[in-house]
Amino acid sequence: MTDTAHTPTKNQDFRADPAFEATRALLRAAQRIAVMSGAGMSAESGVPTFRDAQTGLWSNCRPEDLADERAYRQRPGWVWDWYMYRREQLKTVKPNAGHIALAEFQQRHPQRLTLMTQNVDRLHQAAGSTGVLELHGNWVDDRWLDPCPKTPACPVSRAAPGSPPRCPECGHLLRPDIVWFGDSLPAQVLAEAERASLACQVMLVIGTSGVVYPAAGLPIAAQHMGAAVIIINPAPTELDRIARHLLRYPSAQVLPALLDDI
Ligand code: BV8
Repeated sequence: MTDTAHTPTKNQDFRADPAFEATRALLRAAQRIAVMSGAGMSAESGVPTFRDAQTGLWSNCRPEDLADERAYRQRPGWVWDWYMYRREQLKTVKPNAGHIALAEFQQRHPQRLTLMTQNVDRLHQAAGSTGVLELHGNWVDDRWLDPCPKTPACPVSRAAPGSPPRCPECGHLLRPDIVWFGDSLPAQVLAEAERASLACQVMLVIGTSGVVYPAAGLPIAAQHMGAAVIIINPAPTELDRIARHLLRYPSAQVLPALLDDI
């Protein structure tokens, strides 16, 4: 049940917000804490959120229409170039104070925190977080779009440069090792994320619109098991209805103080 009495006004300082101290008290008492982050976690690192208006060549595309195998098979170069454009962006960005606060908290309490992310930018790992559950893959790795009939274990390093790179033997395409819409999530990762969501006493849900499933179902499962779900997001989300508290602040601003000395 959302503690609506404490839905703060826009310009209120978060330290004066009763939901801030209430959340700190819940975190202090929690043995197991789960965190799920979305694109908003990286917004203050300069990474456009997933539903920010697309730019440049893809300005009139919805991400859901690009992050999709069918789109890739129809226009491999177009989709591959979108990923190359995003990869170039990600090479220049750094973790923000929110990523660092979570990594430092995990270093202080290695057994208490499980971090799962919908993001592919690896900024949590760059900040020092370990054991990060990447629900939607990562921007670094590639894999074959189709298994090679002749050499099933063909290494991706064999791909000849191109847009996209192809196997010189069989012509098969590489694809980013990212979970596209319509792809199942990595089973092991999702199972671990589900376990952590069902076992936690507090779940911080940071920087996600709560639109994409099955990831958005994890906080719902946690709340069903009695966990306090805390949403950290300057804007309303699809998950607000299950929140114990809403911290309507940018994550890089509020996380360092929220986790300080806990
Ligand atoms: C699946 C990788 C089983 C790609 C992503 C029809 C057919 C098949 C499936 C479906 C279907 N219809 C619906 C589905 C399910 C579908 C789905 O959920 N669709 C949605 C659009 C309704 N899900 C799937 O397809 C999943 N697979 O279900 O498999 C299956 C298989 C076949 C058939 C049926 C079922 C796979 C989903 C994974 C897709 N891949 N990412 C890539 O990156 O290129 S998802 C993508 O969305 C990103 O990972 C992103 O993280 C994620 C969620 O978005 P958000 O993170 O929330 O980002 P968003 O921009 O939306 O919001 C940012 C938030 O940050 C905002 O709220 C903003 O206010 C806030 N913010 C901004 N600044 C800050 C901030 N917060 C804090 N601080 C700030 N400073």
